[in-house]
Amino acid sequence: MLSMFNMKAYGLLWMTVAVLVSSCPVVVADPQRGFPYNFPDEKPDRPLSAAMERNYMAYPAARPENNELYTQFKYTRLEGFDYNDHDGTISRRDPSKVIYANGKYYVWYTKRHTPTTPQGAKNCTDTIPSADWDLSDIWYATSEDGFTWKEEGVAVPRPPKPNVGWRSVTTTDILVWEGKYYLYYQGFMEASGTRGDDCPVAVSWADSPDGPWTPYNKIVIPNGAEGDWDQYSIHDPYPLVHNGKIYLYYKSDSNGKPYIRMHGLAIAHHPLGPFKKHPLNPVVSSGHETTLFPFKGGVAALVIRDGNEHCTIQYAEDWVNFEVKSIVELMPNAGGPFIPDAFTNTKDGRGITWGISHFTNATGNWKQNHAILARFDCDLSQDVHDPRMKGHHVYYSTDVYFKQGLSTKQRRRIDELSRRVLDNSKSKSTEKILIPKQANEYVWIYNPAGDYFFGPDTKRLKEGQWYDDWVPNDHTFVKDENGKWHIIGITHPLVETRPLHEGIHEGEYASFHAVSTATNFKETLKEHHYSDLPKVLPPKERPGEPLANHAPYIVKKDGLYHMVYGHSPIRLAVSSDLSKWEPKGNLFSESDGARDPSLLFHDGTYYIVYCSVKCVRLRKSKDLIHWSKPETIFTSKDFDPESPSLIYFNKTFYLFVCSWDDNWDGKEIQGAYQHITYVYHSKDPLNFGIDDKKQITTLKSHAPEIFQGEDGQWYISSVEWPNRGVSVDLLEWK
Ligand code: AAL
Repeated sequence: MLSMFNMKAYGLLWMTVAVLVSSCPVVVADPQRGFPYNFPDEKPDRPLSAAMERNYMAYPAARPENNELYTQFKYTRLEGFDYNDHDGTISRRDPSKVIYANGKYYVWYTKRHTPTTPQGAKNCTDTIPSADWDLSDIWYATSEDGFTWKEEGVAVPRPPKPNVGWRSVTTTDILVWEGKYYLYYQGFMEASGTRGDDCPVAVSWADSPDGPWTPYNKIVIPNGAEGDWDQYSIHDPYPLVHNGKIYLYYKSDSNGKPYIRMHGLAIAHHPLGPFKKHPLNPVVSSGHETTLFPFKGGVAALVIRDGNEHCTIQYAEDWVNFEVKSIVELMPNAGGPFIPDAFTNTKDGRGITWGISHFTNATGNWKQNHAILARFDCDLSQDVHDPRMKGHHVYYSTDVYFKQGLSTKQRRRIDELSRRVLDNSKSKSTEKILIPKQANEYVWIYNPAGDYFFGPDTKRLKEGQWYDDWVPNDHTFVKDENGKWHIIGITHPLVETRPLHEGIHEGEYASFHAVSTATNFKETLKEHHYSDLPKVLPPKERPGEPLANHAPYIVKKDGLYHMVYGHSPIRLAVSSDLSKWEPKGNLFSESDGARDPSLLFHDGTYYIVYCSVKCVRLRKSKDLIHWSKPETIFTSKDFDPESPSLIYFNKTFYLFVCSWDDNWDGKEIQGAYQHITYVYHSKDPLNFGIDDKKQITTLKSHAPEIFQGEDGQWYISSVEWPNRGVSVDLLEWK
């Protein structure tokens, strides 16, 4: 380490060089030419990009090696401190600034010596610490060279209860003022972590750095007013002398976890206060522990981890408004620099070249959680120019990177994403996804006839009364024993209330049943071809069930027609002729609702899809009776899914979902039967993604059924739109 005298000579040498360089004239570059290869250290007179403008205007020099407020940091283990084999019972952390007195260096720091490592606020006691700085006192050590230290003993012990700091006194810093010494420190009156890391700042003074220290036993820097950024904690008090006053910088944790760490400034004319907080606080938006030093006429700050401007060195000409002056690496945590002019009220701060800092969780094993002190060296000095401190970057061993490994959860998220990408790419790459396209030539095949209401009475409908207009909704197509096509679906007499939405689903307690005369679907595609048969499964025929009988879907199994219908509980009924139905009771229900069930039989398994809140769910069964646990196969933020259909075609799966997005002017009933049907594609029937991730097209239909005629022609139906009743359109796969 250079002696003080050599440092002066060395500085003088570099000073001469600096003056020579800076007197070079401004480089007038030919704007037509590219930016010069020989890097101009002075701002060239040519149009510059924002980055180049900033490089010349924002930093003290255009290159880091010439930037006096840029440095690399070098670390040295200290000799002289015992940590009980680093078992976590002894911790030393948050060192103060180093001062030189009586021919040696002094440093103060937080020392915890407890029977165990920190156990968290919930498990702490009068002897078991909550945090690494709980149940601590302020100790000090001296050194002749700054590398080998002698621990001298306690400087400020915890005062007796209820004095400020009775639980722990920590994170101290030194001020020398008019020949007296002052130690500011955090005074805990509860275990750190009880509510948060809450504490104000207290102070003790002495006539000698070796003490004895007299506690002021009063709070000198109080927490901020309720609601203020520093309402709960004043941390890392850091006094410097400027303009004949004490400028004390401090940190506070605001905004709750994850905390936002920022720095404030409090100014006083006397070490015991009163301290007035600066109206512009916070004055530094980032950082963690405070480390600052006078530099030229202003003050520089090491802004370490946390915040947008972490890992920067900043400078405030007016000691209040800080600007970023360099971006650096491996900054000292809780750095306490040796600053010869910290308290000299200097107008030309010379800067720093070394100090003491700490490393928390020093062994990397939280079971031995404790901190150690270390020495850092740097070149942030006007009097030193050490090119070896001005390298542009540090080479980290691969361990450093691979130690920052992914958590299991992160790895799962990424694997899920790559599976989806693979899925998509496979499906994209291997097979052309056929997209359903409709002819938009709906044929109105079923126009409901008038009928007597099956009851029971509702607010506006009378059982046994004749009603001309009936409003069908979700329905299903099925062929009977003789091959005739039938349509069975929700219905109820038209109820036009003011507002309309009130009666829109009133009395939907049974299904309409319409039949064709033809046995080939194509032949049934005629206007009003289907004629009504008696309504199916009114409440009388299914005693004990909820009145609602919604969205039936029918498949044939073992010679019997099986109908599933809703809403929750989803129920089953069987029939041999599609007219006489025997209720078979509940299949399953969902607390947040289950509506519009639809079945797909594929590969020996029945899949039932149905809607719930903002999603489509699926269950599987081998026998239509016992159903698996629900799986959410599609979720949507933008609309309420309705009337889902799962289709297996061309070796892949499609999900058709009609939608309700609340956008209805309430002027006429049909408006409530929105007819945008979204179509999604996936190889995996359990994963149709979120929103439009797997969407391939939209079709115009309300409560669509998608099915094939005898000749393989695909059809899509729609109800209430475009006509009251059921209409069918042709569907092609392109
Ligand atoms: C450190 C400092 C303060 C906090 C705690 C101990 O980083 O900010 O001292 O209270 O952590």
